[in-house]
Amino acid sequence: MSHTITSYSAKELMAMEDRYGAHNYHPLPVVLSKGKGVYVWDVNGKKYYDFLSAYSAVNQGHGHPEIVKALQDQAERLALTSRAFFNDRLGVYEKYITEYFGYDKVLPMNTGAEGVETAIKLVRKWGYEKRGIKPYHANIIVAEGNFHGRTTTIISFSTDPEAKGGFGPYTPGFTVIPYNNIEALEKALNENPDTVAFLVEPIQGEAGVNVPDDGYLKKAKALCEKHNCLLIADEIQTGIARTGKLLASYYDDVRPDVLILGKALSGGVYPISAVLADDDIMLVIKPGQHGSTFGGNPIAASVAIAALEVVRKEKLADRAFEMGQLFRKELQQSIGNHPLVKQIRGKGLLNAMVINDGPESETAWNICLKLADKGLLAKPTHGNIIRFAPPLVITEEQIKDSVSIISEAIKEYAG
Ligand code: IF1
Repeated sequence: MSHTITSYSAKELMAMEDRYGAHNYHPLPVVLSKGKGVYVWDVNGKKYYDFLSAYSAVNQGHGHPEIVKALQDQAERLALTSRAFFNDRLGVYEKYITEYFGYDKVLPMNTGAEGVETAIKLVRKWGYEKRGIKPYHANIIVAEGNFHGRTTTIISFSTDPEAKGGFGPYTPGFTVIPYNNIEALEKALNENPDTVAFLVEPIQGEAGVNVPDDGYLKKAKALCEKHNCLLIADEIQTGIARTGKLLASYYDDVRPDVLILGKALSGGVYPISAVLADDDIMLVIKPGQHGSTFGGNPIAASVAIAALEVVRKEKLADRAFEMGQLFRKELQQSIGNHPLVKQIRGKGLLNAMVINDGPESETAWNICLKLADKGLLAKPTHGNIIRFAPPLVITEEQIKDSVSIISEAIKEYAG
């Protein structure tokens, strides 16, 4: 059976993107056309381990039959109604997801950035209505190295010149503090009494799988409580079993006041995001004040239930925890002491290898090309860091096989 559904060559397809598409990405030169479980295939039929999982959207594995079935069935029955009318899937989904994560209410959106925007609007309005903050004074604290999306407001508090530069004027109302620094949070909270929330990733993804000290989030939550300020956890990348628990926040026994989910909420087959909070927060948003044409549509509702059901039934959090331990241990044993490897870090199956070279060097990129050659796809971030985040359905044998590929690539690259 042929793996191709196109008569174009890889070279032609890349040239078409270059000629007709905006140049807002710099992809690895691999053209994919099929995926199943932990594997993807390119247009020539070459098979790869997918160690990016579409930035953790494909936690359940490519083409999970139950998720695909939910998508197909619902697409045939009823795809979209808008929120001008009720539909017979949304309420069922809202009940399911709020019980699943233990919140009173959910607000459904589509992309991660929309989820973050929703959380920002929500906590600002909460600040004005519940805390009596003076109009336009609400402040939100965020962390250096954050990645929360690409909208104008979100990039306004980015510290990455690439993400932010040239897109101003910027949205005010944000204070940036160093990540993993409790004293800085306390100082910022003391300095600005109009602070309504601290928005944070439990592990920073874009910053290169930056794992904070144990207890960081717990202390942050306690400080927020003391200052009557809300903790917003962006678990768009860390959530839904990726780090070895259902939420990365659970490592610190933290229940965020506002929880943002995306990516794996659909298993990768559809853009679905969600903001969860309790009534005293969520109900400050009234009809007409927020929404989206596609948010909470019947396909999304059906797909999200199926995707979360898979996580629970297949115990993907436990699996990510165990496979992550094995991955780091095996990788450490085989190349942990290699001069090219500075550090191997991560939680569950959100891992990174820091390459012993400057952030401006091409080393990580070239190692990724070598990995692709050997049948494993991974992408460098921040120049010299390679992220390793396979679908959580990966088996022990596949982990060991992947570790051999990575080790060989490093050794061969070093020559
Ligand atoms: C791209 C990074 C990952 C996210 C967190 C919100 C969003 C993201 C914690 C926005 C999105 C993506 C988007 C992707 C690259 C990517 C990424 F390298 F930039 F940081 F995953 F690590 N919060 N992350 O990680 O969600 O609106 O994209 O659905 O191509 O920009 P979105």
